[in-house]
Amino acid sequence: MSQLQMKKALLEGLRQICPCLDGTDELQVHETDWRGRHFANALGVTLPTTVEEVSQIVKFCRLRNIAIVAQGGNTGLCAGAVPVSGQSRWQLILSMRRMNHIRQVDPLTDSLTVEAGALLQDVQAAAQQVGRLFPLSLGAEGSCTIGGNISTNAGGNAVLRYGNTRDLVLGLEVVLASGEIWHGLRALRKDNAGYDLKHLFIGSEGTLGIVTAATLKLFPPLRQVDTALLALPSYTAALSLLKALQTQESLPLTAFELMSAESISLVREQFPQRLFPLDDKLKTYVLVEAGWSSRPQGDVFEQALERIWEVCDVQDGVVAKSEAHAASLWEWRELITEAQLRAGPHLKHDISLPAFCIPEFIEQTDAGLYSRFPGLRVINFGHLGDGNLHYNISVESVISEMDLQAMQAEIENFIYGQVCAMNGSFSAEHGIGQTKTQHLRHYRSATELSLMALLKRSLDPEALFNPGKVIIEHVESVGLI
Ligand code: FAD
Ligand code: 2HG
Ligand code: ZN
Repeated sequence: MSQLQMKKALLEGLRQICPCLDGTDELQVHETDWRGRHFANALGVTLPTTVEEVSQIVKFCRLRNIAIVAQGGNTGLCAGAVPVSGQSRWQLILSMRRMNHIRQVDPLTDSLTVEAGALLQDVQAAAQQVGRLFPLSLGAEGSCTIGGNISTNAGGNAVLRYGNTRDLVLGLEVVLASGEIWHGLRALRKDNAGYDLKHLFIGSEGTLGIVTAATLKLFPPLRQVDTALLALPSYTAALSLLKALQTQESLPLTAFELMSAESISLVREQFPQRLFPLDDKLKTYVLVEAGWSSRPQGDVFEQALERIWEVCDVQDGVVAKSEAHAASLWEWRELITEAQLRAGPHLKHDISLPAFCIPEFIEQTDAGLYSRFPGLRVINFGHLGDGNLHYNISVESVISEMDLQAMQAEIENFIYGQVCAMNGSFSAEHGIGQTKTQHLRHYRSATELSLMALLKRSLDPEALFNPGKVIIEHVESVGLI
């Protein structure tokens, strides 16, 4: 049988289970990552609507040695949800987007059970409808799925108060590599009955199982949210401000986000119609948000800011007067990713560091990069409250995509070397996907890597799920790449 005939037969078989796309144009958007950097051909895109269909697809692929690439909203920033090139077998994209029902919202147990393909913003809305809050919040919330959030253990803007996705999951339903369904949708707050299996799948980026549904924690809604954009003379001042705010009585911080002056300049260049509300010549900016589940007496937020304004060297600032005003301040933060994409060649470094090291890290790393690589622009922003910087790179127009690619390894090694020397992590919240596998090998110990490979081997012995992502040792050892 020719390759083409074989492909046709496989697709026909898959269509006995559920619809499957295979037209070149309709496939392309699923085969290309969000940044448009990684592309590889897939056998097709299968679109199940039930857990049983997912199970049948897995069994079908297992029998025929077809690899499965789970995909949610495809907003991941490490190209984990698209096929990899250089594979010797077919890769099928398993899109979860049609499996998107809210199964149950239960204000009594403060929990919500949802299918993996639901958009994060729909999960937030379902919680809101019953007077509760699902606090996970990120720039891509209108297009990422809860299954993708769980599989990447997404962080986002409210980690300071509510933790990472891992902290918000009570139970999971997962299709295993055998095709068996693990029904782990429990809503218990305490459950020490053996190993906590859900944590194996959370953050495993589709390499250990297919998450089909989740039971999530709900929280009291926020009755009042206050937001301010402040300018500071240094990163040390920004960190002192964070500490000062955290020690203010009754100031429940929900976000503390950083934007360097260069990040703001980039957004202004790419969105020239926008008016920045503060003096744009200052060194660094922070977006501070506090949320109350019962309305406080008086202007607690503004009073707290006034108390620490001078001690913390705040140079300029604006407090949002309405929800719309707050949203417009947040846009300066959320538009940075889009601005980098529009500006062209760029690199991403999603790092975390012990908070006290951050000013020194930035000073030394900025200096090292600017002296070694003229024409780079450090676009540094992120979740300062969690020690998570998006220490990204854009370039002056003299540097082309090819020039930057030629420098990439040296730049990355320098930045990650600095991160490692300060006991940080080269991957704070975006994961490993296919873009950081070599860094995982380099920066994790042999013991950690062999434990990870052991887990992969145990849960997915035939390396069916997402080959070429996260831990590739096992896949290599079974001779698949
Ligand atoms: P996808 O990109 O489709 O998949 C991501 C990974 O999960 C892949 O490895 C895929 O195989 C796997 N996967 C997806 N669904 C399943 C499933 N059901 N079962 C098993 N595996 C699965 N990330 C943050 O952490 N914090 C942020 O603040 C943040 N902001 C962002 C802002 C923008 C503008 C963009 C574009 C991205 C941002 N991200 C952020 C990255 C991204 O949105 C998150 O990683 C998100 O969790 C991915 O969800 P998704 O549905 O798009 O997953
Ligand atoms: C954010 O915090 C996202 O906005 C994206 O994690 C970061 O563009 C990036 O590198
Ligand atoms: Zn982020």
